[in-house]
Amino acid sequence: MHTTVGIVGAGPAGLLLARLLHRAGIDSMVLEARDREYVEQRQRAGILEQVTVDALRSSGAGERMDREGIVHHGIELRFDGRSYRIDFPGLADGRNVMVYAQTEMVKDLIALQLAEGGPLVFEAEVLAVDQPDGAPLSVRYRHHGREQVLTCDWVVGCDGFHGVVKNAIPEGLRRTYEREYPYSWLGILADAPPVYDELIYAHSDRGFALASMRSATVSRLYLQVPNGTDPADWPDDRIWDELDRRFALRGDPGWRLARGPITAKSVLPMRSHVTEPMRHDRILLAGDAAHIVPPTGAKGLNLAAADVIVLARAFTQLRQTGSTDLLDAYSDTCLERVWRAEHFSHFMTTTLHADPAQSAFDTRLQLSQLARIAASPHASAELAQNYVGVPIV
Ligand code: RFL
Ligand code: PHB
Repeated sequence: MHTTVGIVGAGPAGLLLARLLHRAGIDSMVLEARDREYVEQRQRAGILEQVTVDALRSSGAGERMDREGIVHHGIELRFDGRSYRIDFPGLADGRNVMVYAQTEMVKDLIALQLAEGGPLVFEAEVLAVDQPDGAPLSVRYRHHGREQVLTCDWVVGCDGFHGVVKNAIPEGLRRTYEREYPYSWLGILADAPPVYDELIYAHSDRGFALASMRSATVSRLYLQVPNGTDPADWPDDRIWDELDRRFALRGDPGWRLARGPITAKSVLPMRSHVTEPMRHDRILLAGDAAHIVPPTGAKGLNLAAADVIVLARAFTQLRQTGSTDLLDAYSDTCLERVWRAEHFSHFMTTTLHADPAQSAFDTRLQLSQLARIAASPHASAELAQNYVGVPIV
C-alpha cells in the first residue's frame, strides 16, 4: 500500500487533516491504534475557537456543530467571593467561542471520512516509521495481529503525547521543554442543567473549580485535586458540596449548582510540554504529539486544529505549485502560536490554582492579578484575545 500522506492517529488532529487533504484532492490514509467506539467516547475538551469552527465547516463536517453547538460571548471569573464577566466580542474584535464537545466533533469527522474520504483504519497500531535513504517512508503497523507496511511520501504524527512518530526524529535533533504541575483536575459529567449560560472559572482558597457544559441539560464540571487522587475517594455528594464551596458568592449565600446524576468521573494530570522542531525531513508532528498544555486555557484541541490547518495549506501549495515554502516554514509558523498558548495556559493555570506550596503572599499576588483583570480593560482584553485565539493569516 502507498499513499501521499500517511497520518498516524485519529484524534481531532489526524481526522481534521485527513478531511482538509481530501477536500484539496490529496490522498491520505489514517492509521488509528484504538477501535472506533473508544475514540468516539473519550471525554475531553469542549471549547472551539473561531479558527477551529471555520476549519470544521470547510472540512464539510460543520453541519451538526452549527445546529447543536452553543456560541459563548464571554466567561465569568469568580474570585474573592465576587464575579466578573469578560465580554469577548467587545474586547476581542467581535470574536467568540463555541461550546461543542470534542467527542461530537470526532464522531462527525469519522462519519464523513468513512462515507467519502480516504482509508481510515481502526485497531492499526503503528510500531515505527522507517526512513530508507531516497526511498519512500515506511510505516510499520499491526492490524488484526499481522504486521503490515504502508509507504508514504510524507508521514504526519497526530498520535498524541504518547505517540511513536516523534521517535523517528533523531534524538540529537529533538528538544523538549516541560513543566509539571502539583495538582490535577477531577472532571465530572452530570445530567444537570448548567446554572449559568457561560463558563465560570473560580479561584478560591480551597482551590480551583470550573463550571462548563455540554448542552442545556448536561454539565461538565472540574475541581482541582491533589496529584494521585483516586476518583473513588470522591463520592457524588462530596463533589457537589466542594463545588458549591469553591463557587460561593459573598453577596449571594444561597447560590448553588443544580445537582443531578453524575455519569462520568475521572482525574487528569496537568502538564506543559513542547517538542521542537515539528518537522524533520518528510516527517511532521501535529497536535498533542508535539505539544501539551494544561486545560485551563481551553487551548489543547484548538492548537491541534491550527497545526493541521497550516499543514493542509502547505500540502496544497506543494500540490498546486511544487513549492515547499510553506512546508519548510511549518514548524516555525506553528511554534509561534504554540508558545503563545503555552504562556496563556500556564498563566491561567498558575493564577487560578492553589499550589500546595504557596504562601499567603502568593495568594495575595494571585488575587491582585485577578482584580487587575477585572478592573482594567487592557488586562481583560489581553485575557479575552488569548482565550478566543488569533486568526491564522
Ligand atoms: P489525541 O486526541 O490524543 O489523538 C491521538 C490519537 O493517536 C492515537 N495513537 C496511535 N495510533 C496509531 N498508532 C500509534 N502508535 C498511536 N499512538 C496513539 C490515539 O489512540 C489517539 O486516537 O491528539 P490530537 O489529535 O492531537 O488532539 C489533541 C486533543 O485531544 C487534546 O489537546 C485535548 O483533548 C486536551 N485535553 C483537553 N483540552 C482542552 O482544551 N480542554 C479539556 O477539557 C481537555 N481535557 C484533554 C482533556 C486531554 C486529555 N488527555 C490527553 C489525557 C482530557 C484528557 C484526559
Ligand atoms: C470543557 O468544557 O471540558 C472545558 C472548558 C474549558 C476549559 C477546559 C475544559 O478551560
